[in-house]
Amino acid sequence: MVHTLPGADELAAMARETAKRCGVEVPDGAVATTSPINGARLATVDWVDAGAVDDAVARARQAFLTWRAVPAPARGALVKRLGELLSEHKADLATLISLEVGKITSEALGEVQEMIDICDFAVGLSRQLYGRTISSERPGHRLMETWHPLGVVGVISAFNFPAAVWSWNTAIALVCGDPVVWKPSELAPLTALACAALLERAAAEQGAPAYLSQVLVGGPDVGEALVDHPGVALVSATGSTRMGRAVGPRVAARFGRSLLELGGNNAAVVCPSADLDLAVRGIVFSAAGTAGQRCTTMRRVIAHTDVADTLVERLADAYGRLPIGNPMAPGTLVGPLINGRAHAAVRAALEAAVEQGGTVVAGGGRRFADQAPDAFYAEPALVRMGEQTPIVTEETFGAIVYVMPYETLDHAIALNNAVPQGLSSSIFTRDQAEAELFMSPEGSDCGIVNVNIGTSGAEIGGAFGGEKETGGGRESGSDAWRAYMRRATNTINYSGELPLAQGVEFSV
Ligand code: UN1
Repeated sequence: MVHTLPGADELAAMARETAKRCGVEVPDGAVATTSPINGARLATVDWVDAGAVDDAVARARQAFLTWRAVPAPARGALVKRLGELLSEHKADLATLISLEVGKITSEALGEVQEMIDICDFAVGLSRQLYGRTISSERPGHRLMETWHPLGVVGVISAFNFPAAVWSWNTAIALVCGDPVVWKPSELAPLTALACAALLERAAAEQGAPAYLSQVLVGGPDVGEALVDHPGVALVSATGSTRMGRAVGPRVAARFGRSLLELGGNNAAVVCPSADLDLAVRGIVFSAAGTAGQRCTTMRRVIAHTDVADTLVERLADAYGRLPIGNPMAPGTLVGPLINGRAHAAVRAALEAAVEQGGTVVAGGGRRFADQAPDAFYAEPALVRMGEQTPIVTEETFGAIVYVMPYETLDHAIALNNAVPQGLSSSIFTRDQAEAELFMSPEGSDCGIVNVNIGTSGAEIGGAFGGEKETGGGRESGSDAWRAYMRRATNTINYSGELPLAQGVEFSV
């Protein structure tokens, strides 16, 4: 384990060179960004203000007029090229992700792989934007559904998946015929500029219209202007429940569409028959991976009283061995939190948990504070709780996992569902009936319900998202593409007569 964090100059130079390979000259801008790896300045960028949104949306609407008429499989060719460029620059993008948000290399590479995967998926989808044919009640008639491009898609993304969330939206939007205007996280502008540059290159090579994809690096005012702009047909926003609570009603007030991916408070139920080796591995990856900063991070373990003690012992042992440090050093599994605010939230949650009767069994300390006072490396914390107290029902965006006991599976399911969020859940069991019940209508109320794996690390092929305060949106695979298109119902009469539906008579 390397115990020396890299210096500011080293990381800044790496950021500059890597961005350049992706086609981005790091500007000498007015706004400084910081790397969570050492807490030091990484680069400077320029921000646009809310005024830029109007122009960007106008240009996107212009691009839409051309793009919507391009056949979907031809639109797929652009996404295919984007996927190739992402593969070519996989390591570069992963480096920028690690530098800007502190992800360990393997997870940063995984994030870029998700982008490549969604491009593959979208290319196939470009030949499968199916509508249904429906029997008409009238003779000589046919009903048909046609899916058309929707319009400009506004994407607002968070720091923790600074590139993949853009790609899930953009790859699908582009094959669906929609241009994208992207407001990335303020904390990861270089990653965003690199993604945008690669797409621009693909678009130029493919002869696609200009302004199909624009990135607006700026502050919250830019996001708000996108939310309120009547020219943005769909706002796809990923972030906190607080953010979604503001976005949803504002988009609805102008009859726009929104797709919300908000907080999670994801639990695993560990049953008496569970394979504990598997459960420990699944829990540690989901709870401590990405330093607990995924929306799918496991935040609760609901363990049967027969296995709770053994499970906690084994988890504590694994937590004690977690390599914490420079996320770009080989072997590290836990990198830094994004910033001091995140660390303060973790500290406050741990204090509240103890006040509410919890015991911190492992972790909870801070590392590297002497060396880098502005970098926040937190030991993933394992906390035993007697019951599901108020702090456990909150999403704290860091690696804290609360372990609670249960006696009956009904009680475990009730605990799983007794939080405001509804993103991901899992059950570890060898008992098929228990697994089926957990997946049934009387089981988990989440959008993602897993068996014998953790709560995080979903593949792109399924629809991704959740219920309740998670916002209800679905992104990525399956039929999530429908949110990016509008449906027309066509009734075609080839009978030469004009029979009316519902038997209505109306002839003069
Ligand atoms: C997020 O944390 O915002 O399922 C997305 C996962 C990843 C996506 C997480 N595929 O953990």
